Parts: sequence; C-alpha cells; structure tokens
Amino acid sequence: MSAFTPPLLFESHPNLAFDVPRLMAIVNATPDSFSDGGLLYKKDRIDRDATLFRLQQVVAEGAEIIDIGGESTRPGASAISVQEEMDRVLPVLELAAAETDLAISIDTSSPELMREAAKKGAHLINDVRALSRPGAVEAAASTGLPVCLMHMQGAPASMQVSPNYKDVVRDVVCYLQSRIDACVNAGIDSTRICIDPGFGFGKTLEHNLLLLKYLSELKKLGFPLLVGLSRKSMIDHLLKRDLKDRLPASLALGLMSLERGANILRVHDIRETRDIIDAFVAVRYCD
Ligand code: 8Y7
Repeated sequence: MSAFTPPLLFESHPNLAFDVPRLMAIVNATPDSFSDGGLLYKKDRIDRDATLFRLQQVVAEGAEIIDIGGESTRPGASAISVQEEMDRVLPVLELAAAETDLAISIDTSSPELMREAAKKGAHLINDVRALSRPGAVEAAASTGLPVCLMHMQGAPASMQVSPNYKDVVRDVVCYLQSRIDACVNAGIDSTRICIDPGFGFGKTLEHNLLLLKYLSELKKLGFPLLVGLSRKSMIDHLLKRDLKDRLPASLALGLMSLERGANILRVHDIRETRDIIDAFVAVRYCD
C-alpha cells in the first residue's frame, strides 16, 4: 500500500533501532535533581553499590536506554564545573557499560565530557542545548556517536520567566532544522541525529500543549523523535498535581506522544511506561 520506508536506527547499539518505540530511563547522577536526586549517593559521593542496585533495578523494570546526567537543568539550579560533572557521570557510565547491556545516553552540553564518555562506552549524546556550546558540535562529530538535539528557549536559570514565540511549533521546527544543518555541516551524518521539542524548556503550558498536539510537524523533519514529559511541571500547571501524583498524566501524555510518532520516551517511571509501550506495540503490529 504505502512505500516501504526502512526503520530508522542508530548503529551504536541494538536498542537504538526504532522499529518499535524505546524506553529511556532517567538516571540522575546529581545530588539535587527534582525527583530522584541523590539516589546514587552515599555521604555526598557517588556510591558503587547504590549505583549498581539502581542500574539492576532499571534493567529489571524494562528500560532499554539509560540517560545519565550530572547537571541539573531545573529552573534556577546552580551551575557546576565540567570537572564536577565528569566526576558525577563517568563512574556511573563505566559501571553501566561493564555491568549492563543497556544503550547508554549521556545528558551533557560539555565537549570534554562528550569525548570522555565516548571513550568509556557511551552510545548516544543527549544535549538539551543542541550542541550550541563552543566546540560541542565538533566534539560530538569526533566521537562518531548519534546525538539528540533538544530545543530550549533561553537558559535554565531564566527560561521560564517569559517564554515567547511567534508560532511555537514553527519556531521549534526552524530551530531544530538549523541545529541539524550545523551538525551535518560539521560532519555528523544525518543518520545519527534525533530531535526533541524540549517540553518545559522555555515554554508555557500552552506552548507545551501545542507542541504535543502538533508533534507530527516535528516528525516531518524525518528524524527519530525523543520526548520527555515525565513528571514535568506542565502537569502541575494543567492539573494541580504534586510530583508524586503526576504518573497518570505522564503516562497519558507519553501514549499521546507514541500515537504521534515518538521513538524514544524519556521517563522516571520505568515499569509503568514499559506497559504503555508494550500495549501500544501490540496494537500497532496486531495484523
Ligand atoms: C529532557 C532532557 C531533561 C527532555 C531531553 C527533566 C536532560 C528535566 N528533560 N533531555 N533532559 N528531553 N532530550 O524533567 O525533555 O527530566 S531534564
């Protein structure tokens, strides 16, 4: 009926084949993240046993990818040095590479960490700044790894003060296209790029809702799509829900993203998200 389009995939890891949607578990190597900060810590340091325990839990619950981050991008979070970021992320990455078969994504904007992470076995670079820091595109290109380019308006400290767009869907599409072009010009193959609208990053509730409603516009760019809606404060703005009561809406928004073509869901609640992906896939492939 329709022309055959080969499934999109990244060759760095089998779990980055997008014939089915993939589950990315958030693993924060931070002492202070808004929902799971400090989980890997004992006495102010990353703890090997606590980290191993968490990694095994993440695998058992059905994650296929883990996204390891050391810098909190909460609105108002304080900046840390590159050294501090490396000290947080690299031990977790090394343990994940040695002890699991997960695809490993590194959530960073730092060129130095991109290079180190690639040497230590990372499979994907996830940059909320879309490789906009000086040297980031070049560093990412030199690793040969796939990259996730996320849209953000402004900087984490102030991005929620007064988000402003002419047409949020068009503006995000244009921005992502410009970052894709910058990547391709620097030698990153277009088969190694995925994109993300960056829910909650310099966006009002209305902006977020429009981006979800018209997610298919982003799909038209032709790249795998990563979506992060898990427990985000837009759910509070919409429904008045504390962090601990955001699971039902997170799952609903996740399923709506799948229906609109999301290829990776980045989430905190792994077991529950596994169920919605499995149910979605069962219906999609039932004939
Ligand atoms: C996202 C993200 C965060 C997202 C991508 C949070 C690191 C805030 N959100 N990366 N990172 N997409 N690609 O709520 O939506 O988890 S941090």
